[in-house]
Amino acid sequence: MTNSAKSLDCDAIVIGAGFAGLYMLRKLRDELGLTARVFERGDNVGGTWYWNRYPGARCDSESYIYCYSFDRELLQEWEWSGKYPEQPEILSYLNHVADRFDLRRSIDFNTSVVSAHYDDARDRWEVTTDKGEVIASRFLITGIGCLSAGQVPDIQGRELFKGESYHTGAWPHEGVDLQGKRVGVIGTGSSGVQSIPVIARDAAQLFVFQRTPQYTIPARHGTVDKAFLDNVKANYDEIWREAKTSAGGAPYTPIDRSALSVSEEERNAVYEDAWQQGGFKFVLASFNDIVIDPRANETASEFIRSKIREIVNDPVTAEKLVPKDHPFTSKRALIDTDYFDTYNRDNVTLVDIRESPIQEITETGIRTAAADYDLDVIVFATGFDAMTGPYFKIDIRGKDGVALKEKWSAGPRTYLGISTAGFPNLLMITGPGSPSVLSNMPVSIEQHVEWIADTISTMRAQGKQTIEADAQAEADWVEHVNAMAQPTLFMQADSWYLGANIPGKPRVFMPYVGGVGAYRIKCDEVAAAGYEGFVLA
Ligand code: N01
Repeated sequence: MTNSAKSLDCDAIVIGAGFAGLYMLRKLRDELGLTARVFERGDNVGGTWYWNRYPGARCDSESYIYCYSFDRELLQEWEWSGKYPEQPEILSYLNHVADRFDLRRSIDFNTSVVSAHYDDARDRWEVTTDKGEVIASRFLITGIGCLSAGQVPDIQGRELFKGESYHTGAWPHEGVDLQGKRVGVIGTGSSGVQSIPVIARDAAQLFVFQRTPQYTIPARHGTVDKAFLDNVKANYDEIWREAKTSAGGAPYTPIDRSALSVSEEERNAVYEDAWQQGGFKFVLASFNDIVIDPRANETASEFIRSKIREIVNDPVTAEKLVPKDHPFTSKRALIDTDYFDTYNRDNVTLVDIRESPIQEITETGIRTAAADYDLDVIVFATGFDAMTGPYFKIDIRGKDGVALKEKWSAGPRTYLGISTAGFPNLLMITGPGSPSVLSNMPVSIEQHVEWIADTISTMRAQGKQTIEADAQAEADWVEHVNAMAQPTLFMQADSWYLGANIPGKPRVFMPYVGGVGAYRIKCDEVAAAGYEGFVLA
């Protein structure tokens, strides 16, 4: 393929310069020797961590595993400062990676891909950017993220508001001065739960407009112990082996004990200990069935409800904060720093918009069915058009001009979350139908990047030009992804996993619940069997 580069504009186009795009570029350009170009709409690298700069933004995977594993020296030289990495630190890390591997020279910044059309006659993707450039490429690889299409709800009167308004996923780079201001935050998902305690410290008054109360576990964030990190660095090989073969992409050994096998007293003591330790280990280190068995789950849900009632002083506010309509972990599990405590502050008011829905946004603030709230700033912590939204922002058309948006109109259809029939050589990094958002993302990203690079290398060795999912293999995979999700607690909540946050979006569970370890084995088996379920031509 490199030899034929003269007749092509490039061998591969990668969209996005976040965790996925950067590593993909490194593989394609530096290891496979292909001509590769990356298009990135931001003016720098970072993807999610470039855009999500809201107050308190931080990852809830622990630092030492929220990074690449592909380069031993990189692992040894980078020093994380905290238990959970904060947005500026992750962004510095990705900048460091871009510099260290000299990646920037192959990236076009401030450039969005507006369309990508497959040219059947030439077996090329014709990619058009917002700069008007048209480039032909054999491969089109998406590193566009699962949560990069922000959604601001279409609330009547939104455009009338005279104050400032921001979405958490498009936070101004220069920051926002909230000192002394009256701020309204709509939304209490990960972004809301992280930003609310920080905004409360600056704002004169904070009104939180809550639709669904959340279960959240204390993160117990702090500086990271140097001795701990030294130990990690000495044992990284084993840590990554565990992470890559686990369910969630983290090297935690799940405890083998049912919540229903112990007395209530013992159970609560286990939960209390896990609560004090904090983080997602609350789930993994307590019992093995709280994410599977509804009765076991109810014990954990009830423990968290009791904590909310204990922490929040005002019983009426506490009751509004207690989730009752969905089980713990059926929506994305959250960890927080001082979230429930924040409602004990005099300057913070919880507005229950299930009880009194938002009717409109006015020139001066938010009007609910019960009251008017005068605001200087509205923060939309209202989430994303997840997983399919980033794809639909680009006019992607496969064979015979079929639009991806049309093909996926009843929900995403992929084989392994990597490929979709009718779109040859379109390869998706952490696409719908792969574990992606149910895992520690860098682990899933690396697995896809390496699988894609190996696939391209094999194609080159075999003289193959195109790879495409077989329609039957795709249908079987879609059915498998759905069948795996059906019995889980995930089906019991209105979540973005199901597209429930976007009016009119088909209700389909989009990520793969089978776990990263089992999924990796499946991908490797497919490759070893001569790319079973794919058509290589
Ligand atoms: O978005 P969300 P997010 N009127 O969709 C509410 C990742 N992430 O940005 O629950 C009123 O979770 C909505 O209410 P409801 C992570 O994977 C990770 O917080 O739909 N309210 C909900 O409360 C996460 O899951 C990290 O009833 C409306 C909130 O807005 C994902 O990104 C940090 C509304 C949206 O919550 C998304 O998180 C941040 C409306 N019309 C994000 N529409 C970390 O790693 C929506 N809401 C820590």
